[in-house]
Amino acid sequence: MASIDYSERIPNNVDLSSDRRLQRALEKWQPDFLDWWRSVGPQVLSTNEIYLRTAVSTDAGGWANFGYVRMPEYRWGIFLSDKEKDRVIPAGDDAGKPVWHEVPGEHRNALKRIIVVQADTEPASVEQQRWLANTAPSLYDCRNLFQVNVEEARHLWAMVYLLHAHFGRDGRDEADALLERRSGDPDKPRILDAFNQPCSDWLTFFCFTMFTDRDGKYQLASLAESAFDPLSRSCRFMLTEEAHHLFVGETGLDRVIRRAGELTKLDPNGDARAQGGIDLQTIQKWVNHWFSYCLDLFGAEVSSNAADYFAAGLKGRYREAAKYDDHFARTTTMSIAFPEDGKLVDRDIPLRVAMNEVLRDEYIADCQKSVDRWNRTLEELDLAFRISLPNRRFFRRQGLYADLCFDPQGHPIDEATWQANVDHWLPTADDHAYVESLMQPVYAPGKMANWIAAPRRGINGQALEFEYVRTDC
Ligand code: BYC
Ligand code: FE
Ligand code: FE
Repeated sequence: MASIDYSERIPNNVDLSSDRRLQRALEKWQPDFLDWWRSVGPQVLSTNEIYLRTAVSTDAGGWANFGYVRMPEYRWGIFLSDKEKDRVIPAGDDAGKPVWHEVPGEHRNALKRIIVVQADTEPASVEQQRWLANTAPSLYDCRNLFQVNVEEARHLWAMVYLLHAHFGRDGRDEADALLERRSGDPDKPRILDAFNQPCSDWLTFFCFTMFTDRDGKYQLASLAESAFDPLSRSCRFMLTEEAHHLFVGETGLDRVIRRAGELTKLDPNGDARAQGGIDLQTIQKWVNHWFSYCLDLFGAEVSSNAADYFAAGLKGRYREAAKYDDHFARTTTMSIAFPEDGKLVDRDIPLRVAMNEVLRDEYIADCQKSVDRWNRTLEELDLAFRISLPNRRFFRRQGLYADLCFDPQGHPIDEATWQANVDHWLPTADDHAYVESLMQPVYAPGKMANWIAAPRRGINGQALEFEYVRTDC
């Protein structure tokens, strides 16, 4: 089952040809997908040859095949990880019982909602990033952008397959609607906030792949623990691709930070901007903005939805099956700081309603590891500046802390203090204009824009000077 049939119109490892109705429905969706890709997918170098990896099988050796591909000819397909033998429901009231291969009627709406929300983020990110190749700091980075884009589009296919195969007419309607919503469009926006934010400079792109794709990692990992086995298998394969997106984000920021540090040291006044770079304070503001937007993606701290999803086995905790003994989580509690009259009061709440917060905790710890690595770079350069993550209460729009004022350390503050400091904490219009002024394309093989350090090594063992994007054809 692991190998993928590329002779079919839609490459797949789900034996699509044995279900003609399903195959026809997906073949009908395919040209609409391609129209969507052409109109709001990558708009620059969009038909050039790019050195991309394509999955040819889902086992360890086969999913990373590299070669030149023109993006509209990329073979987007439907790949599920192999079935795990005798897999049981990892979490919730039915933990330990056999997993489902079909959708139980009582969980149909909730499952459809989760799959649609997951699906919606994938095309949204492609739309957000569609102009970035115009200002790529190197061909290496440009190629990574396109790799991320084609794979996010494949993730859309993964979710659309589930909608078509398991949710009948409603599922087909939802699949059509996924191509109709648009990131940032006030009339038909994407579902989650972060996916309607502009992503028009490369510092943002690296923050997005660092923080937003990392939400993807945790949400996919939580869905990989689902009782609905086809969802679990889809997400497991998506996670193998996701690792590269996170690599692009973490190392991209590391390279911008390294260069900021080098230019700070080079300048007689320690001013990286005077040397044509991005300064560390500005990078910190971008981190503040994107980290807090991405914390919102986990939903409210106290959430009956989250409790219902867990109880039903639709979502599990991060590595639920491997890491926990008590998969019921009926009696445990979690302490959460509630804002009350300008103060914070700790309260214990049942763990099940705190499941969004449990996942957010895992996410924050993972982000902190990357920050520690960036700070080692600053230490190596002998600089005192350190990047930090703002507190989880800072600048939130969802949940308990939404629209209240907290400083980056998480202390409650009044509106006047917020107003007096916000320009030091979050990007200003001037910061945006400055960063955008640096965004000039560098298309010569092996060369880098001045504001970013070279990566340590190329892709798939290739040299840095390799022509990752053929700009002349
Ligand atoms: N923006 O109980 P609550 C990825 C809504 S990223 C706007 O707090 P719940 C990727 C919520 O929908 C991973 N609305 O939340 C990354 C609900 O609305 P309804 C994406 C928000 O349901 C980069 C209401 O507020 N995958 O893959 O416990 C590139 C109250 O809900 C937001 C998933 O998210 C927000 N930030 O949790 C490409 C997995 N937050 O239903 C791809 C599927 C909450 O009352 N999604 N709301 O109208 C879920 O599991 C859950 O829906 C959420 C929210 C975790 C998102
Ligand atoms: Fe994705
Ligand atoms: Fe991703």
